Amino acid sequence: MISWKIEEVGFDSRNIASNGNKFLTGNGYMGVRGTLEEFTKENLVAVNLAGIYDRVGQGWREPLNAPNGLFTTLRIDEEEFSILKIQPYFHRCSLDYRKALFSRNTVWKTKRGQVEIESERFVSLDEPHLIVMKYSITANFHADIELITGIDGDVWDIHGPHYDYLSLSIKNNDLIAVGTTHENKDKVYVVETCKCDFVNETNYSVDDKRVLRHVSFITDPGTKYTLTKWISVFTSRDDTGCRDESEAVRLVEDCSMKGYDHCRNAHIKKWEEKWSVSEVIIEGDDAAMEALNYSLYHLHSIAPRHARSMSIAARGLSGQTYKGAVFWDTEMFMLDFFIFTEPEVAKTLLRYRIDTLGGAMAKAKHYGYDGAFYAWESQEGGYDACSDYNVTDVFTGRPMRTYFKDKQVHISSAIVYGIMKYIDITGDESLLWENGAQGWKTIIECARFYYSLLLKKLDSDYYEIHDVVGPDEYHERVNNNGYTNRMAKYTFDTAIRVIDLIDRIQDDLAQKIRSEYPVEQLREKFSDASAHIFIPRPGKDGVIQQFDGYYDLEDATPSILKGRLLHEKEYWGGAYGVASNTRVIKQADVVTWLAMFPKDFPVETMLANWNYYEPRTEHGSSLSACMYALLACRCGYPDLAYPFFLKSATVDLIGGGKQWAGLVYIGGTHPAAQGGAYMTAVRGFGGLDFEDGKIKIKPRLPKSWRSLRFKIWHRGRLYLIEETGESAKITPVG
Ligand code: IFM
Repeated sequence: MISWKIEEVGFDSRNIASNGNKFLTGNGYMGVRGTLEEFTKENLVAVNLAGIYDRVGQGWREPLNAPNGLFTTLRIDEEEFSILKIQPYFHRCSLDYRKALFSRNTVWKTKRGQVEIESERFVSLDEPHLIVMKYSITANFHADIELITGIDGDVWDIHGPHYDYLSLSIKNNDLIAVGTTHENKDKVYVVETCKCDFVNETNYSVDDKRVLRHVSFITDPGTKYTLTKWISVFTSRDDTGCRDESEAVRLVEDCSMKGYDHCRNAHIKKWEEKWSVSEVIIEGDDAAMEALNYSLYHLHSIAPRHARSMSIAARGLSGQTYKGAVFWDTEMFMLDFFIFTEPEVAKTLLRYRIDTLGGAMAKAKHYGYDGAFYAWESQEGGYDACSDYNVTDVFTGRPMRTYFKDKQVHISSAIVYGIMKYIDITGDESLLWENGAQGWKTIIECARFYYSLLLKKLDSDYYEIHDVVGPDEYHERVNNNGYTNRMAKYTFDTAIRVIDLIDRIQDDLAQKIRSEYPVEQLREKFSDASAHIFIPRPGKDGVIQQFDGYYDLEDATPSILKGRLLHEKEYWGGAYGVASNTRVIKQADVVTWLAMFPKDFPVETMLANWNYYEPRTEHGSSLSACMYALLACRCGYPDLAYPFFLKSATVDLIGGGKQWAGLVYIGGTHPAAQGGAYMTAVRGFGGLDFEDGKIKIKPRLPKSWRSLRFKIWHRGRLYLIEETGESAKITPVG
């Protein structure tokens, strides 16, 4: 059995940043970093909001952090007691990730005796706008306590400050902060109310950054004094379009009337509902079961259940890293988890892409192409937040030209892949045809995009795609990247499939589509493109060259390149990166192709590529290990896969992943790796697949796993899958 709990005993300020990620709590609407109540922006506190962005001057556009309503600090006998200033006698913080409860327990020894603080908080899964915290103090003497608690509007920003104007006020017992952003004058409303179970004297203070209450009392030895805070967060970007703070005030007043236990129970019940479908049980390997379910906890915490059309940022809700933007990470790495355990969320994620088709078409046009070229780093409306200079050179301190935005064309195919995966597994085609969500159009426009990229040499029979960046970002502007070409072919085939479906749908929609698009002509073009696009073939050794000319590069290994580094944060790619003119790659590339299309080649070919590329892969992206794990499983080597699986599943449990790309901070949580770990568990080890609309299982469990049990939604029904050794049982649930 696993404990469903992680904890850290003792306080080490060097762990503040990684613990912010490790102990994160969230509900898709917002993420609260796992920091302590007395922390401020210097300690990377963030109440990170989904789907609302701001840009200040020429800085990067990034998501907002809300004013922090959890802020609480303590004076004992007129001295400030912060863990940052006074080393505690005892300290523990923990996360119950089954119930999504963060708690803290700190004991200080003062000149007159001992004082203990206990706190517990959660970001409600039951009410997306709500955070609740209970904070208690017990002393073994008559301590003179001043508890200072309220809203800290001095938020952590990477490219801020994002609030041009911050209004702070006190009404009745409510503290209110309203921030107005720089770019669009969006509003963020935070209201905090508080109840104490003891008699006290309360005063208030407001300055230009904080609105606080000061609660003073003298403790009786051994008595616990508890204060409970309800914090609500709304923005003018919410689906409900909040226009003033009244909704936020109503929510905290309503919830504080119901009480802490009521809110806590409702929250836990919602989490239990999630676990009743998504828990993965591994007998024989508690460490793997713990790491995997902890990964799923993170995925649940960032699922945008409050919205109809929204996606997940590459670093989830852990801060502003990567501009809070949506990458291919969602469709290629996280989607399986949501399709199998909560298909409605998967649909919300895909709707976001369908709804941002306009942005993708504008981007294609900007670069002189047809169709839809999706944003590499997508923000609202499909705006591409990726900068042309996305890495800062450590040697010159200057921005370095990178080609992620303009050349990483495989992004559009990921959207097509995601939509079709959802349709094939759920059997729900509504994303293709439903009003407002024109999945059919997205797919056709993606195919038009790739069609406009095709090149044909005069004496050649096949089409090529030149000047791209594949998943391995260290080699820029290459020709015929195998992964990209294969995904383009898949996009052509899918567009043909969709065109063929048009005859089956209601007449008026079919007519409308036909009037907008010359579908027969497109069908012909896409068929020709699919038949003739160049797809690199395995050589005699079975290995597929990653792109034209790859074999001409110096053969090296990541450890050789490490020896050539002049600076620990040096970027390995770009014009003169240590990897650029070698065969060392950043992350799974050909291997991703083979893992996604396991029927393309026999097992021997897949294995030959695994063996060739793995020693040449830096795994410099957290997306890499799971693809190696998945492919090793597909080759029938679960024990080879196992360490790669564990690396993915423990990415935020152990921490220590890459924090820098050049001088750009890239820390935070890693939802793609977490999704990849899930994909490896159920598709890789679990051998889950589908054929003719039916579930197919081929267990390939690592040797320590006695059994594997998980549930999946398939075509509107929930199934329990139980596997032991070679045998598997599929049982409908309910
Ligand atoms: O999408 C990835 C990319 O493949 C590698 N760099 C980080 C991005 C966000 O996770």
